[in-house]
Amino acid sequence: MLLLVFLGCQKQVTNAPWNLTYTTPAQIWEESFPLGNGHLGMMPDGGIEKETIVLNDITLWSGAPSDDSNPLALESLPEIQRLLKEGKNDEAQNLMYETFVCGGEGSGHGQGAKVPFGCFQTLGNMTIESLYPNSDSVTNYKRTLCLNDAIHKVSFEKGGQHYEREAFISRVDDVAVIRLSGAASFSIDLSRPEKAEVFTDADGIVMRGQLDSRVEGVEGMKYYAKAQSVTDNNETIIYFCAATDFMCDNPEMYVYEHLQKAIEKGFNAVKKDHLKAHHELFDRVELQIGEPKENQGLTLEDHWKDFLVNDDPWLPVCYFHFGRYLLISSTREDLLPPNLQGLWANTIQTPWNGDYHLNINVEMNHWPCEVCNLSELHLPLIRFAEGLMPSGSKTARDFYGARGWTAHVVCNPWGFTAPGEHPSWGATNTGGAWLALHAWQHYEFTQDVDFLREAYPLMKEAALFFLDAMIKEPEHGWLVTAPTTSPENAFWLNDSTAVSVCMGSTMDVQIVSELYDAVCQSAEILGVDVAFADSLQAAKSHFPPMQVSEAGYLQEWLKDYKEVEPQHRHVSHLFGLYPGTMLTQSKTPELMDACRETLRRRGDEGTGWSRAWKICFWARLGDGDHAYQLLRNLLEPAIQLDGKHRAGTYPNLFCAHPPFQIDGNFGGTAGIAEMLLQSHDGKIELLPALPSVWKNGHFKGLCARGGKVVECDWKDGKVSHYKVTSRGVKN
Ligand code: FUC
Repeated sequence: MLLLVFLGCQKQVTNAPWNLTYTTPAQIWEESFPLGNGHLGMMPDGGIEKETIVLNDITLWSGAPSDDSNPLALESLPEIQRLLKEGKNDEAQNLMYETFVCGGEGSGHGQGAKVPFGCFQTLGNMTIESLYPNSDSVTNYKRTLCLNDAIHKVSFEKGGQHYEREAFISRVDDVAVIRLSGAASFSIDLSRPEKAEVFTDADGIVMRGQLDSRVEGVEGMKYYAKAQSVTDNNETIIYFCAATDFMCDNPEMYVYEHLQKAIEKGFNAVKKDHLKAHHELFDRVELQIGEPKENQGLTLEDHWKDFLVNDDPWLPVCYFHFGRYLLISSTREDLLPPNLQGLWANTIQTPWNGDYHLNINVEMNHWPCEVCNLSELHLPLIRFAEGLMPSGSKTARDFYGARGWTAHVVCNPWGFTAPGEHPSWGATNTGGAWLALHAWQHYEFTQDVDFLREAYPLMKEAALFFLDAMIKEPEHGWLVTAPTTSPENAFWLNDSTAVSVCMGSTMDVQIVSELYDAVCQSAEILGVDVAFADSLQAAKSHFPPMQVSEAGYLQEWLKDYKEVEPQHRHVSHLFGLYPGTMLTQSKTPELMDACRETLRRRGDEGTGWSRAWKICFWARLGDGDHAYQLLRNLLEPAIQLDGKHRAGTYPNLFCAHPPFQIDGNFGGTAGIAEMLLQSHDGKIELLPALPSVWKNGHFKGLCARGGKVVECDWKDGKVSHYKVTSRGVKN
């Protein structure tokens, strides 16, 4: 790692307050601002007479562990591989449809609430009804989410009275707190569309229930939630907590203890500790582009228009900070990684089960972790992956007769790792390998050798699976995965036959190549497994090369098949460009044009997360203006004049697939960071893809591989100050 160290003059820039403000209550869920502490979530709509607050608990899942094995799969594997070797992909696919699928119903085709796979579910709603002493109209209404404080505020005047509501969820005390002030009386209720018993007890209102396991003889998840209110002079403080028997043995006791402790501690002390804990994470990074805008009472809508019309940088910079805020709010080290919706959901059956998709989504959720100085928030995903190893080893054995562990495309807290229920998307078996690479990235940024030693088996066993499971393709003797797909795209096998199933998709080659390199480097650092590392290098020498089509783009498959969807949302064959690190200007200059042509062919549209991924790609290609164009496409308002939803960004800055899917927020934040700082190609690069409209700016606290923390100022598009320092190892 070539290190540039320059101790320039220290510039003090405080983080401007990043407030998202509207002057009306939220009319739809996608206008409500999110609060979270990695366990509990809330989304208040700011209603005046009646406020509805959607409640969440990241552990609240229906379903249960299930045996997903299917003996037909291993029995048919040799025949599937024979057909693939003979180029009979259609016949191989047809056979797979009959045999090479998970046992049971898998993820239920996205209707997991009806099957053992289950789904992440809303906890329910809290409603606060307010009775005011007069029926005067409301003036000066403001609804604000402060990202720096992670506090949601509503304020307004009514009949000469000032009213305020303040809500936050404490990371320290694991309670949600709502302070209501102003001359009014309040009634509180809890509700849930199903599986809920609601009653009042001596000091509050309780909602408890049990979800369906959908597994014969197995109990579903139990949950317990309670709201307690304390009133003194003209303020009412509502304390809320919830828990499930997934995260603790006795949810009722957990809730009781946390509520009692918070109430005894008191609002001010709970708030003080909340602010301290949130600021410790949120204040690590500063980003300012252009001149700081003192809060001129502009709403989020005003800022948005200013961005769309004048390229004013306030919105994109706020969006970057919002992504960091969402990461802090949606995960915590002792629980689960953010799912498809982080931890926010307002329905029982969530889109795609609100699960952990392993072919881009959950990985994208973690792209900001390292570069945005939140390395510890990478650990829930890495622990989650380690927790998959027992199930993944069974899947490796039952479906492939292989050692090691693997996971495919859909995954849940119950440890589902089998192929999906439909091979057209469910056959990709590099999901586990992709997760394992997150452990390597965590080491690259933190340089924490103790962590590397502990995470090494996760990577080694993932690599071992492919040593056993790959086959030699007949034409060149290349080692390839089979069967597999290039995530969710298909190709024309001939003029009339569209097929998904193949050998050695380009993404697989890239993921397994990078995994093998990571395991070999880890083995060397740890001084272990010399022979095993040699076996990986020997195997890697037989992997297919990256192939450029005659049309100039990087081939998505072993053969230059034509895509059924040339503009497919997945751009999986550019994994090696981002988040991978094998396709770079210095290592593979001859492939950079092919990467550009691939992106031109895919186009600048796509789902929310697809646009976010493309920001990252163009940033890695050093094209700041194209990356910026994709950022503009990501920040397109998602609700059209006719009320229909489209890809882009919802009024509350949530990413729109559509529907809401949080990965685009995280991918967008990582993409902005990648425009400003890169460290994947053996050096630290400052402003590698600076858009021409971002002439002046400052960042501080972004991280580079090698355990470095970087700050940088720029003026007229040129670096005017920078400093690179080492961070403490433990993170
Ligand atoms: C993958 C994507 C879809 C969606 C789903 C949750 O299947 O192809 O667009 O994001 O994950």
